[in-house]
Amino acid sequence: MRMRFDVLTLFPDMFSSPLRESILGKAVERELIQIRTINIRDFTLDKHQVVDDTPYGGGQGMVMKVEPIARAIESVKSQSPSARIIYLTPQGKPLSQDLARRLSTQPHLILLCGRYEGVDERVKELYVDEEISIGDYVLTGGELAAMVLIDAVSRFIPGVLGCDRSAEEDSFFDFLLEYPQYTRPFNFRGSCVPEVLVSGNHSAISLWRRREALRRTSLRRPDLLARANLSEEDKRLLEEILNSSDHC
Ligand code: 4GX
Repeated sequence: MRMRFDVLTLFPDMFSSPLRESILGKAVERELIQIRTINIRDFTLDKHQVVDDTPYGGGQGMVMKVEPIARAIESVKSQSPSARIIYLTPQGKPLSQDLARRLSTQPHLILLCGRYEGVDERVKELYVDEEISIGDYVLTGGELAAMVLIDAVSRFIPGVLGCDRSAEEDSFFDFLLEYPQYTRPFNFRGSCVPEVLVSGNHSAISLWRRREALRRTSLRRPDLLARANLSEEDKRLLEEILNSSDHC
């Protein structure tokens, strides 16, 4: 087993289909990753299995209680004391390709999913090692964020993408967006594949792809372009793009 994810959630069923299909499903089958869900409600001690309560100081909504979460975490940690605990929250550090890569070197992550107005602050103070956000928008809970994190991290685990493909080859590795891709048919309702791609001229194809990647990035994500490692040739191509009607 290369990497283990334990997910603490009130909705374990949400994790079944997304993590069992396609590439992640195969990775689980091949035991490259293991994903376990732990229902926080199972760690309540009262008859009604209450997991939330009204906030001290007043205000709308409910807050997840500290005790069931503490017991759930302690149960997982008793088997694996060194596992890192991550809380998914819009207030966390933004998830990036770099952060996903770093997390993929950990043997065991515990992902805590909050609902309602979040968890009692003492959960973070006492247990959480790292708070991570998947983006500046608000979800109904941390579950989808945890799945996004598991997906992005798993791609870095050797073998998950297949033997001859690695996450390092992806566009974000070099801070450029990807060039456009086409497959058959050549002509779809009058819309044709760029001629260069069927020319058989490999250096012309490479040049075209690089130009398209640069054009897209400069148009859609100038922030990324500023971080890209551009060769003299790239700079010349960019100059060309900016000075032509291509820049749209
Ligand atoms: N990237 N959510 C957490 C509960 C909550 C509410 C308030 C703290 C304060 C999210 C995101 C995200 C929804 C998960 C609210 N926690 N998680 N949840 N964006 O939107 O990670």
